[in-house]
Amino acid sequence: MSSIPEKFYVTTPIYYVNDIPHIGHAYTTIAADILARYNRMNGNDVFFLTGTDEHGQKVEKAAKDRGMTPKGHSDLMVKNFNELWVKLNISNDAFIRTTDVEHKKIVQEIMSGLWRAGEIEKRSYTGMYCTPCERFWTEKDLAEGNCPDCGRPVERIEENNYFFLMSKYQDRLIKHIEQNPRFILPGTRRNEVLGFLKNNQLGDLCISRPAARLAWGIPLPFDENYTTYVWFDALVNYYSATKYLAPEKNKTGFWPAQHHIIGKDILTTHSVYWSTMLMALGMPLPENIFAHGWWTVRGKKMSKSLGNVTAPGELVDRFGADAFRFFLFREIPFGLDGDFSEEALIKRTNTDLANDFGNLAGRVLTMAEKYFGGALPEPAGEENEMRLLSEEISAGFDRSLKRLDFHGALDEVWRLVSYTNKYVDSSAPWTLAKDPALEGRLRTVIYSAVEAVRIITLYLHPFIPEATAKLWRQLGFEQDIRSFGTRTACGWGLLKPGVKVQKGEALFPRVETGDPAVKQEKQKNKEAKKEKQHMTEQNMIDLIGIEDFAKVQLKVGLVLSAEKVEKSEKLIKLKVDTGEERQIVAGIGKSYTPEYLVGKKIVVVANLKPAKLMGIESHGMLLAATDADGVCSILALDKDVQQGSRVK
Ligand code: ME8
Repeated sequence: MSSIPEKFYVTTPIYYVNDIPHIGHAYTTIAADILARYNRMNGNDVFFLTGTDEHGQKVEKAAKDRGMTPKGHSDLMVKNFNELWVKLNISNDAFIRTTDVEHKKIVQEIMSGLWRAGEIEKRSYTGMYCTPCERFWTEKDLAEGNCPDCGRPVERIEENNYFFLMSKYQDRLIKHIEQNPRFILPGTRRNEVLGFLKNNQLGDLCISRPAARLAWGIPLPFDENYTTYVWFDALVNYYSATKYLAPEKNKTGFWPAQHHIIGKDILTTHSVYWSTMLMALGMPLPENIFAHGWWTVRGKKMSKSLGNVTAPGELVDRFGADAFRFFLFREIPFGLDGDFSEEALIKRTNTDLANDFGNLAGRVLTMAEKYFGGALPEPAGEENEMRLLSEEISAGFDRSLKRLDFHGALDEVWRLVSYTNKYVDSSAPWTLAKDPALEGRLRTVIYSAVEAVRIITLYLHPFIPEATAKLWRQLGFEQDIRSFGTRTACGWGLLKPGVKVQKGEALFPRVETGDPAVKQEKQKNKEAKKEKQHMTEQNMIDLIGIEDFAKVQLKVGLVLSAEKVEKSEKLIKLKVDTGEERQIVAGIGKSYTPEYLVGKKIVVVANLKPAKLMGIESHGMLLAATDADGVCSILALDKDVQQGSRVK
C-alpha cells in the first residue's frame, strides 16, 4: 500500500423525506459504508456523505397531508434515517440536509455564477408536467398521455421559466463518457446513457418553478418570484458538503468525488444534469457514478399500497445488522436487480455466516483453548498453499472493491473460508491430539487455521463490522480492528505465537425456522406461491398440444443493424441474421436504444407471415416480455449460440 493517504470521497443519493427509509435506501448506504470502511482501514483520507433531500413538491405535499410545515415534517423524517443508519452501523462522516443554511447559500452562489456567465436564460415554456416526479415532459415523451416514468396523469402548463443551457454540453459529455470508461458503471448503464445521448437531441433544463406554484425551495438569487428546481438544488449537495461538512483536515479538498453511488432510477439526473452543470461551472466531474440495480420484494415493486415495504430496522432487530448487510451483497452482484425475501436472508445467514464462517471460527478457537490452553502455538512448519491462497485473495479482493464488485470480493474471501474448513476437516486435529508424536503437526494446523480466520475476519470487517470487531478481540488483539489495513495486515504470519486467544459466544447463531416470525414469513411465501399457481392455472385454460407449438419456428438471430423508425416512439427497424438476413420491425423503442441491440443474439419467430408496420415490412417477430409496470425485456441467450439455431 502506498504510504501517502489518498483522498476518498463517496456519496449516497440524498433521500426524499416524503417516505420512511426502506431496503433500497439501506442498500445504497451500506454499499457506500463498505467502501468507506475499507478505505479508512487502508489509511485513506475518507469523506463519506449521506443526507436528505427536503425541498420540492413531493415533500411539500407529504407535509401538507400530515398537517405539518415542510420543515417540521422533514425534521421528523430525518430522525428515521439517522436512527436506521445507527442501527445498520453506517459510518457516515456527515449528514447533509438541503435545508441547511450553508447549503442554500452555496446553491444560490452557484446559480448567480451561472446566471452571470450566461449559462441560464429566461424563456416562455409550455410542457406536460408530472407533479409527483416534478418533471416536465414533451408530448412525444408521454406514454399513452401519461408520465413515462411513473405512469400517472400529467398537466399542460405554460409559464415563463429559467433554463440552464444544458444542450450545448452534449458533445463534450459524450466525449467525456467515451474517454473515461469508468465514469459510468456498470458498462450496461454506460451504454444506455451513451445511446441516449447519441440518439437524442439534448434539451435545455428548466431549473425554476414559479414561487406562486411552489414556494418550498431555495429562492432564485436573481428573481425572487421563482424557486430553484429541486434536482438542481439536490445535486449541488455533493459539492456544497465538501465546503462546510467535510472533515476539518481536508476541508474543501474533497471535490471531486471518487464515487456517487445511486440506484438506476436516477442515472440521467446524475450523469447528464449534474455532469453538464459541473462543466458549465468549470469544475471537475466525479470519477465515477455507479448505478446499482433494483430490489423487489417477492417479485413486486416495494410500495406502501402493496403492503410489502419491509422495514430494514425490523430486520436488524430480528437478524442483526451484520446478517442483513451481508445478505444484500453476497446474494446479488452489485449492478443487477434482486428479489428480497426473509427466507433467502435466513438461508444465507445459516449457510454462509453460521455454518461456513461462524462455525469455523468457533471450532478453531475452541481447539486452541482445548489443546493449548488458549495460547496460540508456535507452528512447526508453514502451510505454503494456504499462505499463497491468502496472498492471491488479497489482490482479487482489492481489484473487486475498486470496481465496486462487492459480490466478487466476497467470493474471493469465501475461497479462503472454504479452503480452511476443508483444511481443518482433513487435518483432523482431534486425531492429531491423541498422538504425542504428532504434536508438531497439531501446532501447525491450529496456528494456520487461526491465522486464516484472522485474515478472513479482517477482509470481512467492512461488510460485517460488529461480529468481526468481537472476533478480533477473541483473536487476542487489544487494538481496534479498524486500525489494521486489509492490504498490510492480511499478510500471512501477523498473529504471534503465544498470544492468548479465546472462544466467545457464537457469532452467528443459526436462525431457527421455528421462530414465529419466520413461520409467518413462510406462510406469506406460501400464499404468494398459491396466488402464482392460481394465476398460472388461469393462464392454462387455453392449453395447446406439442404439435401446435411445433408449428412455431423459433430461431436465434444476430442483430446486424438497428435504427429508430422515423415518427415512431416505439418502433425499431432491425436487420437480423437468422441463418438468412431478414428485416424485422419491433416495438421496443421505449426500452432499448438501437445501439444496445446491435450485436445481441435474440430469439425470433421465423415463420410468421410478413406484415407492414408504419409502412415498413417486417419478416418475423422478436420475442420480448413486458410486465405490468411496462418494463420490457428482450429474450436474449445466456451462452453464445450460432445464429440460425432452432429454439425449441
Ligand atoms: O431519488 N432498490 O431520492 P429517493 C434499490 N432525492 N435501491 C433503491 C430502491 C430499490 N427498490 N428504492 C430506492 C431521490 N432506492 C432523490 C435523490 S440525489 C442528489 C437526489 C435507493 O428517496 C436508490 O439509491 O427516491 C435510489 O437511487 C434512491 O434510493 C432514491 O431515493
